[in-house]
Amino acid sequence: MAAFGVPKMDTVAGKRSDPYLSVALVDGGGRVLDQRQTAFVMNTMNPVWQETLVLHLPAGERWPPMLRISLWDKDFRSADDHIGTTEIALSGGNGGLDGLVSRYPMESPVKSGMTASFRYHCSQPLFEGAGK
Ligand SMILES: [Ca+2]
Repeated sequence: MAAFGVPKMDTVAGKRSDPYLSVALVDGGGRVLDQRQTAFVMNTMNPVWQETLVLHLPAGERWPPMLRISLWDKDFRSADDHIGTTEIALSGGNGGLDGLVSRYPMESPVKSGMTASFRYHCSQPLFEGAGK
C-alpha cells in the first residue's frame, strides 16, 4: 500500500506528515463492519506500507461489502488529522482488480489530486454457519 502527494499536515518547521491508512469494511448504509489500520510512517509525504491487513465480514452481513480506505496523519499532542478517503465497491472477488495493484483517487478536504495504491483480495468462506 502506498499514498502519493500527501500534503504536509504538521505545522512544525521541517515536519511533513506521519501517514497511516485505516481500512474498513462498510455496508451499504456506511456502517463499519470491521476495521484495521497500518502503522504510521514518520515524517514523509510518500508513505509506503509493507503490510497485509485482514478484515472479516461478520456472519450474516451482505456480500460484498464496500471497502473504505482513509488516510490520516498521526499526531502525538492532538487528535490525528484526516487527510483523505477513497471508497471501493468490491465485486465479490471477481471484479478484475482483485489481486492487482491499482491506484485510486482520494477525496480530500485539504488537497486535490491525491491518490493511493493498494491491492485487495476477497474471499468468501465455503461454509457459513457450520457447527451447532
Ligand atoms: Ca503528525
